[in-house]
Amino acid sequence: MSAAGPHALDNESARSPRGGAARSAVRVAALFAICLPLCTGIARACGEALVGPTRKIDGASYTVVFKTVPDPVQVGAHFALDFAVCPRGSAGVPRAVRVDANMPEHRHGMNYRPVVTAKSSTMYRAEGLLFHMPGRWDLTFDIDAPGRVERLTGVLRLE
Ligand SMILES: [Cu+2]
Repeated sequence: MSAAGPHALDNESARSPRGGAARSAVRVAALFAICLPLCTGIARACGEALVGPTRKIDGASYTVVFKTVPDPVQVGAHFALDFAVCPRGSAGVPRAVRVDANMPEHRHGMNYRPVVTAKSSTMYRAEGLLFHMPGRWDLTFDIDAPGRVERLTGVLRLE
């Protein structure tokens, strides 16, 4: 038992970054708690984070603003969709969003199933789409909200 023991321990805990880290975490949480209601309350144009030309579809409870990547889409080449889903009125943040496409004049869909990734509470990316023939394609956005699914459809025509 030496007198240096407890001192060494005290010094160790004084140097420990845990206290500071914990305080930082609390501060970040506090900022987040303040920011969340304020930031979501700011009325921003739907999909304004999207760069370049976009298309807009207004539904009963949601608005979708999207762009294809690349634009225009080429027949037989994979493409992606960057899109925003914005609740209208009292509609809540969707639980899930699915994207698909079909040719209504030929009564068939795509041969691929796109994968949708949420980038934020409003921004999404769908990857793995492919239109295998020219003509009219209906792009469908199924927005899974509590109690109902709203389908918004955008029409694309490929040469
Ligand atoms: Cu077809």
